[in-house]
Formats: sequence, C-alpha cells, structure tokens
Amino acid sequence: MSDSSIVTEGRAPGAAVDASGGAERVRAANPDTATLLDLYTVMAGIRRFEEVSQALFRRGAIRGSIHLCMGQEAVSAGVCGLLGEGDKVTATYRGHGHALAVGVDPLGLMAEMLHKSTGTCGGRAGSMNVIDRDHGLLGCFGIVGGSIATAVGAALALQRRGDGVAVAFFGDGAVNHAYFYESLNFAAMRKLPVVFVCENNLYGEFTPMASVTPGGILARARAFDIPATSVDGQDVCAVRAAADEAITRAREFKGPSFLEALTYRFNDHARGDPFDYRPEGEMQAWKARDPLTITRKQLRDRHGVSEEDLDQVILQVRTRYETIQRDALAAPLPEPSDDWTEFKPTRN
Ligand SMILES: Cc1ncc(C[n+]2csc(CCOP(=O)(O)OP(=O)(O)O)c2C)c(N)n1
Ligand SMILES: [Mg+2]
Repeated sequence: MSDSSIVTEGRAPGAAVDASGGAERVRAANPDTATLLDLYTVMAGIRRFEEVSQALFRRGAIRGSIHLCMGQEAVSAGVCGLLGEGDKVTATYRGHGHALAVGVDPLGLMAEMLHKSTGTCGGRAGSMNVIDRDHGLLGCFGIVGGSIATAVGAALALQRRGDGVAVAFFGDGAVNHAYFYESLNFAAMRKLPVVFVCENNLYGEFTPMASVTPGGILARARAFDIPATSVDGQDVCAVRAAADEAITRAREFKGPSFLEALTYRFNDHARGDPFDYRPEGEMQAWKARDPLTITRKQLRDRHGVSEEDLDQVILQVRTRYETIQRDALAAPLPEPSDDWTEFKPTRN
C-alpha cells in the first residue's frame, strides 16, 4: 500500500499525506494482478472514449454539449468493478465513465453521442442522459442531484426484493441541493442498501466547492448517522477498498454509506468554460496524479507487469476505438418519422 492511497477529509491528493492516521483513513485493497489490469483497461477505455468524443465534439460531429470525466476515471472504475447482476447505478451528465464501467457497449455509447439510431438509447439521449437498464444503469441525470433521489428509490425496491445494491454518483455541487437531504434522511431512516458516491472535483461549474460548503461534505452525511469516508479518488485501489466496505455493508442490510472521492476534472466543465477560476499550478499538480499513471505504476512496481505489456493494453484500446469511431460515424441517424415511443428499455 502506498501512502498516496490514503487521504484525510479536505486534503487534496496532490498534497502530502498525514500518515499518522485518523478516522478518515481508508486502506487500499490489493487487487490481484488480473483485476488491476482489468481496472486499468477500463480506465484506459474511458479515457480514450472521451478523447475521441472531445475531438468529434470540436469538429461539430457531436452536437449540443458534452461533459468529460477525464481525470476522474478511477472513481467509476473502482466502484462499478464491484457491482454485479441486479445492482443499480445512477450518474450525472458527466456519466460516460460510469456507463462504460458498468459494461455499456462502447460502440452503442459512441453512436448515442452522435445521436445515431444504433445508439444505446436509439439516439434520443445523447451524451447527457444515457440509460441502459440491461447493465443496471438507471440513468445519467442532467438535473444536479437527480441521481441521488433515483438511487434511493431503487434501493427501496431492492430492499423489498431482498437483494442488490444501488449506487448514486454525483458531484460536490449536489450536496447543497434540497433533495440531497431528503434522500439521505429517507435512506438512513429505512436503512436502505445504497452507497452515495460524491465525486468531489473541487468545483461546481466554476464555483469552488469549499466556498459554498461550510462544514465540508462528510458532516452532511454524518448528520444522518450515515458512515462517511474520504478517499483518494485518483487511486483506483483506494476507491475500490472504500467501496468494498460500503457495498458489503449495504449487502448485509446494514444501511447506507457515503464516500467522498477527492478527484479533479482535467477539462472544461462543458462549453463556455472561462478557464479563469483555478489557482495557478492546481491543474498541473493534479495531472501529476493522473489515475492512469498511478495505476500503471502500481501494476509495474507491485505486480511486476512490464512496460511492454502495459503499452500493449493502451495500443489495443486505441485500435478498438478507431473501429468504434468509424462504425459509429457510419451508423444511420433516426428517421424523423420513427415512432420514438417505440424505444423500450428491455428490463425492469
Ligand atoms: C437542479 C440543477 N441546478 C442547476 C443546474 C446547472 N448546473 C449544471 S452542472 C452544475 C454544477 C454541478 O457541479 P457538481 O455537482 O460538482 O458536478 P461536476 O460538474 O463538478 O461533475 C450546475 C449548477 C442543474 N443542471 N440542475
Ligand atoms: Mg464538482
């Protein structure tokens, strides 16, 4: 375990870590080599998906808006890698990573970005609002905090069914919205099998989270007696370890948990970002802790995987996305006359 996998509340992962411990400490799990390689491959896939999407957006092939999660890949990969059949996930408009991490077909997702009829939602959702119930993805929500309420509702259904966990991904900006409180209160009161994963990337659009969140994020969850932990969101092993505890607690019917994953978005919020709100050097400090670089180092140093094998993973991902991009671009748009009510997600 490296020190970098431990953080305390409010500490930027780029900063030195207080190894003296404390209640917030989360020990990184040591996934076996095959598991960590899988996680690396998933993260590399998310990164490439978004690089391709960004290029398509810039040249006008993707319309509307896209919200990229580059820099935050370890959170979705670390949590979703522990989920299985019957579990449910909700995410935000920054949801490409979560969709890919739960197993949504990347070609379908890319076609969806391009509003093609072969897209995950038949071209109707675009980048922001993807649903894939076959993979437990109940929705990516454009409404800040929408993912929280929906996951709580899903958790109520799962509790009645007696099996399964719901995971809500949301940003730091959501913790000051009213239904965050209603949802956490209800989940705690009913001991629902739900894990709240707050991806604290330090900003809600262009507003620093710390300037609008007195008392911090964890205190909000603890007010409802929900166990809450901060974790280094750049380290997939640390995220996985913390998520494992939370998911296990939910599966044992012990109630909800709350994870704050400290992370950083490497790109603009979306279109029209003024790029003037980050302190100088902040982006560089976080890029030095790129989740892909950290995982690669872990694979090399702890697991003895060679640089050549790691390069091979990246090469395969790149090759795969060349085909995906070509096929998605070649796919047909929906016909204006299509009956759009025909799109029926396949499973409840
Ligand atoms: C209910 C609601 N209010 C306002 C907005 C406008 N809005 C879109 S993104 C965003 C910032 C959210 O920040 P955060 O939750 O930290 O997520 P991030 O974008 O950093 O991933 C806001 C305020 C919205 N979509 N929904
Ligand atoms: Mg944010």
